[in-house]
Amino acid sequence: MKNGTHYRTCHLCEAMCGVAIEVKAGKIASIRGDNKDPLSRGHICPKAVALQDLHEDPERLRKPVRKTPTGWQEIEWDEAFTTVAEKLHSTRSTHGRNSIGVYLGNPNVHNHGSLIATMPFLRAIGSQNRFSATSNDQLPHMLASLEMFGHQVLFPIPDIDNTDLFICIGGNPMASNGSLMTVPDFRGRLKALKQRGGKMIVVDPRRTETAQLAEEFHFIRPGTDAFLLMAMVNTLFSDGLVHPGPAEQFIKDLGLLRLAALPFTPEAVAETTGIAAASIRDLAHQLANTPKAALYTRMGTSTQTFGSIATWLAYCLNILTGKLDNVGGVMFTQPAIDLIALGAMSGQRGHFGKRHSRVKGLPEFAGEYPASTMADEILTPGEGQIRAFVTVAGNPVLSSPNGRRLDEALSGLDFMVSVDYYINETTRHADIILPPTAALERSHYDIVFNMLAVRNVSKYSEALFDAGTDSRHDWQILLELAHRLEKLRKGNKLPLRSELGWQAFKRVGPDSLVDLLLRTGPYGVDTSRVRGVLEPTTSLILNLLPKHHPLKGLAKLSSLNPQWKELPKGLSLKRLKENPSGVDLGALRPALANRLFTRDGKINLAPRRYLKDVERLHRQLSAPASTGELLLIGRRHVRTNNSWMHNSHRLVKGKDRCTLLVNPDDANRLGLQAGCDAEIRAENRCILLPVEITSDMMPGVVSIPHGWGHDRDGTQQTTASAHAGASINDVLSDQHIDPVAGTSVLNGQPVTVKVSQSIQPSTSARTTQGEQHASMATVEPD
Ligand SMILES: Nc1nc2c(c(=O)[nH]1)N[C@H]1C(S)=C(S)[C@@H](COP(=O)(O)OP(=O)(O)OC[C@H]3O[C@@H](n4cnc5c(=O)[nH]c(N)nc54)[C@H](O)[C@@H]3O)O[C@H]1N2
Ligand SMILES: Nc1nc2c(c(=O)[nH]1)N[C@H]1C(S)=C(S)[C@@H](COP(=O)(O)OP(=O)(O)OC[C@H]3O[C@@H](n4cnc5c(=O)[nH]c(N)nc54)[C@H](O)[C@@H]3O)O[C@H]1N2
Ligand code: SF4
Ligand SMILES: [Mo]
Repeated sequence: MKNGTHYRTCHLCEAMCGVAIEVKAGKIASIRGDNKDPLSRGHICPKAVALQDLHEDPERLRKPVRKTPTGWQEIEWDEAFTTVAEKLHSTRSTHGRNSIGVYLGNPNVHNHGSLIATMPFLRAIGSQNRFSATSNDQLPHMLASLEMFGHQVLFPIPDIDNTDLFICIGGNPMASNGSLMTVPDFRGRLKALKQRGGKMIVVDPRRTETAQLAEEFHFIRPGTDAFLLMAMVNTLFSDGLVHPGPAEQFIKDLGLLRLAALPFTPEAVAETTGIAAASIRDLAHQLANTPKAALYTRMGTSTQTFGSIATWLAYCLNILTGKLDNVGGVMFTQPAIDLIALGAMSGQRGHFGKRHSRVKGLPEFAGEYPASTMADEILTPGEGQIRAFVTVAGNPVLSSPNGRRLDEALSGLDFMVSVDYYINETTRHADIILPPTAALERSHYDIVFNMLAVRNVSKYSEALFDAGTDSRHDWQILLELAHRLEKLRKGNKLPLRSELGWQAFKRVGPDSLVDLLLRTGPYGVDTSRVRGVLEPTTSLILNLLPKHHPLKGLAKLSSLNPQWKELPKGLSLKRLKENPSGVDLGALRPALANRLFTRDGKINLAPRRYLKDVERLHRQLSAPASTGELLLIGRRHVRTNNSWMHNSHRLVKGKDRCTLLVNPDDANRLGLQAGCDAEIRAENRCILLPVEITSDMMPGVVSIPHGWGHDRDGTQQTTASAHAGASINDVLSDQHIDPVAGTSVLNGQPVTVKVSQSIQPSTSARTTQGEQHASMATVEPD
């Protein structure tokens, strides 16, 4: 590695911050924000420096390991690939293709190589038993996008840099740095919003870091957002505030939406939500009467019992008030690699409910079943039972509800392989672990998060360190396994054409594909000089050919499309390499007419599957309020990243962050004292955590962050184990799902909390290795 400053994108969360990494004597000397990055403009969060910790972590696996009776043993790549391919192949031959389960975790989305290799890999596995973090996350957004706009990844993104009113419901961008809204430096952008006279409103059961910066804040009872949003829709209709503006000509079934919202007056939902009727009415009026406003919902509203309805209604509210496709409202992005248009062209707009899971009959979404039914599919005997399992960049034991049950399920498998570089709560169950290169050893292009960014940008980062020949990137691992599986299935010999195809794919790699997609995309080849000839031809293609003709799709996609005439051109990998801080492609622009993918070209405001679930919402409205029950919600901290960054000492040091937050009234009633352990229980699932008392919690609601619980035997993350915490997903039930989409209910499940009877000091009480674990009193201050 050459000394000097290397510019790249931090891949850890969705914010895509530009970092400047200074290397001296072959080692990282510093990591700073890159002021020249057009999106992040110098911002980074405390996690950026942990890129170094991750890179240098001696516990990060560099070579494949195999589990033996005496512990993990390093093996050569070829042996590892051979064993894995043979085991998976024999499982499939003996028990059928669905006997292999696959779980894809979150970091895949931050990895262009994995994204490109996943499809052939899944095809080679051939199983319908596929799962991912989606159903513990943004599934309701994807379903709403599919149902209303005709494409599962066409998300309306808040135009935060131009809006005057930002309504944030169930998201905490000050901690998470935004999600389904790539927004580095949320704080700076919010400051600018306020300087132009704008305001932010937050609705959340906790007065979060984001709420503390809001001009207006409302506590909401967990799981009741659908009632609030219904009442806002109701108010818009009853007070004559429905003015869809740019979307007017596209919408349909407005009347059905009005009827659905009819019973949900602000007065009817006030008690359920905990928000006064006048405030609800005022919220609807503010949204309607502020020309540049955006209503945004995230994790808190999607992973709850009415997550699907709530997300649908949030989309509707932006449309009814004319915010969709409006500057300062919510808009569709125009990314340089337009996966949305590409997907549509190849017939991949998304699908839902094409088949149902074996044990519980839950619907697939985009070919995946809900993660909460993974354990059912492994533990329940019968044809199609999962016997071998593959995880790629996932830690479902900590990230899926009822983690202990999944733990048990994974421990009983015939065979498991993990593509991962840590031996953690999930991968410790694997027979073989295949570790990919670390992030700084590979190139980076954000295919997904550019689709979600508040500004159109494009940036490519070269690998900073050479991983050497005895290493494999994720995409190489996935393609190698796919190739070998395919070969085994065909009796160890592929037809020459197919063999050559695999060889070429493995040689070309993802960067060439990125280059091709950039050049053929909307910002690609500059055709201005030959426009005179090309434009009429393109128009002809666009006007004459039938709607779904591939040539039409290709023309639409390319820089020739007249719709993209105004966009900057000349993007290619070469150009990006010349601009290592990234290229600015401009602010979000209205694009609705060209972005709708529904068959009839309309936005469906009242999809039937939501209307059906409104009956459940209605029943819930008249159900007697349960009293005395505590509802559990999650939270994120800026120094965490789901479950996998806790082996960085710099991120976990200081105050214990895995605590139970309790409102003072509840603490008093339950006799809980700050710093003492509480027992948090639901049925037979129970964890212990130290109590933190704060009036930032809504009375009747308690909060625990997810991604902790590193005290399980057999992991190899010493720092993480020394700051083990406990897993919220060891308390949450995997039986609670949003019945529309199948999303796990991670927020709003009832729990009981009491003083722990344990007399041991707080952290060691829940661990098996008490001596090694730092107690609250001894850790250094933040
Ligand atoms: N620092 C950090 N950043 C991250 C991550 C991380 O682990 N750490 N993870 C990344 C990932 S994978 C994602 S998906 C994003 C998520 O990004 P966000 O959605 O912003 O994530 P959270 O901080 O969990 O915010 C959810 C909010 O919903 C609130 N909430 C809970 N229940 C309800 C409810 O019923 N109604 C309402 N209205 N609110 C509710 C919670 O109190 C919380 O404030 O963050 C990403 N960024
Ligand atoms: N209760 C509760 N549960 C939640 C949430 C919540 O808010 N509350 N949030 C949910 C959300 S939004 C998400 S996205 C999920 C995340 O859930 P998962 O995706 O299952 O888990 P992560 O914690 O992101 O773990 C990522 C794994 O990938 C590995 N890894 C990291 N980088 C790479 C890489 O480049 N290549 C490979 N091959 N492996 C890599 C890490 O070592 C780790 O094992 O958790 C969900 N679970
Ligand atoms: S917010 Fe932090 S973790 Fe996320 S991309 Fe920026 S520096 Fe990386
Ligand atoms: Mo996520």
